[in-house]
Amino acid sequence: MPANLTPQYHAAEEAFKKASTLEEKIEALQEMLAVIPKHKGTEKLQADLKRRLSKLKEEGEKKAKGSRYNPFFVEKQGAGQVVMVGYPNTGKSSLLSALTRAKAKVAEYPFTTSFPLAGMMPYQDIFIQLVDTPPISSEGPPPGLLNTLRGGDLLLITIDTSSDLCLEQTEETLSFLLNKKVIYDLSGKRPPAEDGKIGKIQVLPFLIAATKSDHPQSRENLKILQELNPNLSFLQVSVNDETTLNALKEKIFQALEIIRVYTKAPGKQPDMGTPFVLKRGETVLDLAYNIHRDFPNRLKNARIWGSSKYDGQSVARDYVLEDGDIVELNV
Ligand SMILES: Nc1nc2c(ncn2[C@@H]2O[C@H](COP(=O)(O)OP(=O)(O)OP(=O)(O)O)[C@@H](O)[C@H]2O)c(=O)[nH]1
Ligand SMILES: [Mg+2]
Repeated sequence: MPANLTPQYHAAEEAFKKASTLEEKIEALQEMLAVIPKHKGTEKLQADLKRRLSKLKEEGEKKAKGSRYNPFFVEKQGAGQVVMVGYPNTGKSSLLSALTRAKAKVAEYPFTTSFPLAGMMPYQDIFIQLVDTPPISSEGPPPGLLNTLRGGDLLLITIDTSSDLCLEQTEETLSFLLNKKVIYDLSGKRPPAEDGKIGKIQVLPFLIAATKSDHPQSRENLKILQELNPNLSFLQVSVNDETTLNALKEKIFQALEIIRVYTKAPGKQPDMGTPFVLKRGETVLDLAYNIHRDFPNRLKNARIWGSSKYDGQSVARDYVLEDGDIVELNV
């Protein structure tokens, strides 16, 4: 007997595929079970869903039992999570304090920061999360730090250009990250695999901040750094120079590969206050899904202001959106 699955079922299934947390997966499976047509043709599928659901619930219970507060776990917030990593005294906490309202302890002596600390960095009309971390060193990372790094969307490596040790710092930081498979290669880009993983390990793209660029020694050191590492790109930054801070923000936004998309109701002005944040390459359908899980099923037509040939152009569901697009979704 054919299963004759309904659009509601397919929407719930889609939600399951997109779910990233255990809670979301359980919720989507419950929804699939609730809306699946109940007849002979779906009996096997129902049994399979029940089996998967009970397995996930078991997993959840185990996790809850074993869960203790982990200071190295930083819950993601905002449009993307950028985790800073670097040797002691390279200016990580100073950057966090300069770019967010978080109050990180800054000091002249090394190993000031013991645990990760997050803050929200405003960038145009969105917020990007910035995470300060305790330093790595030749003795290795503090336990737990690797998980903090791998949990991010982008790494911001800090190299202190006021220090004559900045060459060694660069080499050692990059080899450490490569050896631990936190980064994929020295290009700084996302790995070719779509899910960004090598085997089961998540690898991250990175940027390099050449910090303390206002220091008298910095210019000379940076010149040498760049000459000896022609394939790396060093972004000069000083917490005392607003222009460099703004340039760094812009680079972070670009490296996160995200776009901001605004929506408008038919016949109304667009909502330019809070955009939806999508991944670069995502489509009208992904936007609809972000608005509401069952929106894709009800979507009849979409019109675009921005990247389309002309304002208000009707586009297909698989139309790839661009940063700044305004979309009118008609259901
Ligand atoms: N001149 C100058 N000094 C800076 C800048 N950024 C940080 N510093 C100084 O560098 C020192 C170390 O800064 P922190 O922000 O504590 O460095 P950190 O990387 O967080 O250090 P750990 O927590 O030990 O890893 C402090 O004395 C800061 O004032 C900068 O842009 N310019
Ligand atoms: Mg610090």
